[in-house]
Amino acid sequence: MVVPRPVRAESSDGSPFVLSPAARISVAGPGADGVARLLRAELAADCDRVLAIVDEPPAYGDIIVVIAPGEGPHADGSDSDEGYTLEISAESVRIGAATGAGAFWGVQTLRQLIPAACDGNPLTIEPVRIHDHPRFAYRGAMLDVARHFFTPAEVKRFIDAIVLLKVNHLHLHLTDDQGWRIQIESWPDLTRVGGSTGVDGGRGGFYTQDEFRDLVAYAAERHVTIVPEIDMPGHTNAALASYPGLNADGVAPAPYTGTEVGFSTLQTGDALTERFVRDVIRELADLTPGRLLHLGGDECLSTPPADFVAFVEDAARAVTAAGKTPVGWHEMGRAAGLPAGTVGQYWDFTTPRGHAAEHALAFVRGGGSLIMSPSDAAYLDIVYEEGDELGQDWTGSPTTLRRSFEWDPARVVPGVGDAHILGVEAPLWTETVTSIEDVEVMVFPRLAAVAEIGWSTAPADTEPVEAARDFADFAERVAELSEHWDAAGTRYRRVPEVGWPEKVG
Ligand code: TNX
Repeated sequence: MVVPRPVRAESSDGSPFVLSPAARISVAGPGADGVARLLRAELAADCDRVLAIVDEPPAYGDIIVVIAPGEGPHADGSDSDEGYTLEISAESVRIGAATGAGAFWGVQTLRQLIPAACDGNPLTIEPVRIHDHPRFAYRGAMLDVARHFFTPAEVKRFIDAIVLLKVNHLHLHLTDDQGWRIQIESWPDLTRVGGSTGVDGGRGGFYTQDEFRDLVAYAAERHVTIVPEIDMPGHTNAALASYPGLNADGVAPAPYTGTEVGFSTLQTGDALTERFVRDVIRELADLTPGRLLHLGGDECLSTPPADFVAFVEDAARAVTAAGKTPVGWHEMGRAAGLPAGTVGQYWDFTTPRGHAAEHALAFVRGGGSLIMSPSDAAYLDIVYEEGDELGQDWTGSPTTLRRSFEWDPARVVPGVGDAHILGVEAPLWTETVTSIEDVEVMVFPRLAAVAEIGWSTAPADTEPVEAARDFADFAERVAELSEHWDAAGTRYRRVPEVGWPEKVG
């Protein structure tokens, strides 16, 4: 029926809801109007129906959006922030929530329940009562705009596609060896030089601060928080190429358009570098209403270990001083002196190798939590099938849709359960991905799996985890979802594990 699977859905007897020509959207409560406007836009785009929004009590046949305490899924009023109720009957469609975010996710469920081919009358929806709320507060997707640049319009299109899955964070990997994509007013050459190219000499590009603010606002209207990442001290060739003074020998390297990792590093203990780090973090924090600011810290293979620790501790303190909570890839857990509450992003395998588990646990011990992105299940740049042209295969086996679904974040790092997990994220690295069409083909349908893992109730505690997840049921719901992707023009890979319906149109 719906992806992610709702916590509780009871189909009810009785006649379906029929959207009549007179139907309106009746709103009540703070934020209901904003949600209703997005619903109206979605109905117009999906179904070619434009409904009036009225701040009046509902009439028979209306769609109702009510935001008020106690309107969420919990009868006792302990409404989780993003929960909602959705009741569909002959009389009305009624979305209730305690927050605008909850109501917006209710709208996304409604969109999936409306027949995809809905631009002919009459539009009918089967009666159902849904109580739904997320398992984790953080359900993320990541887009690497550094290896290949994607324009603000393309990122907005991406946001439109991820909200259907109730993904509520978009992590933007804004800088890497191959490109610097965010304007920093106090260091203009970062974008002038560092933003000028990409992998294989691909189109360069960057977001001006105004463009970035506009993206953040567009996301926020859709209850998506942007998490910006400046990757350091490694993955910094684009910055080093822009400012000779950041290099130990005072010589700027050439811009880099290859795909190796681990060769670049900022210096620790250098006065100019320290100023650079503070300026960048301050300007980025000023552009970011969200709580989280990502510092990277991965694959610093050419940073001496002691320098790495001192660097990330200092940079993380700068993030705290700028009023944000630092996030780092799990390698940052090597540093014992991170600010309390620093969030770690785990990217090792579903069965941890080397010191990955230990580094991840360090964040929990420091009072922080973890975002789980195991690369052998949640990395969307890994090939679907052996021999695929698009994607990488360094994890050793392809990431099929089934692989991206049959894992659980609470069963990766021993000792780390739901209470320590902020949520899940599926990153798309773009070394091989050059167009927004290819982005979508890598992301969908696998993001649906990670989104369901992040939203839906934890599976039974049975072993192995593969047996605890019902892939066949998931695949059926993905097949239905594909009709909505087709209608919206969202590309996706028609993987062999799903019984895809015929494409319409
Ligand atoms: C590892 S995982 C990286 C990225 C690459 C990616 C390719 C991580 C934090 N860093 O630099 O793009 O693998 O899959």
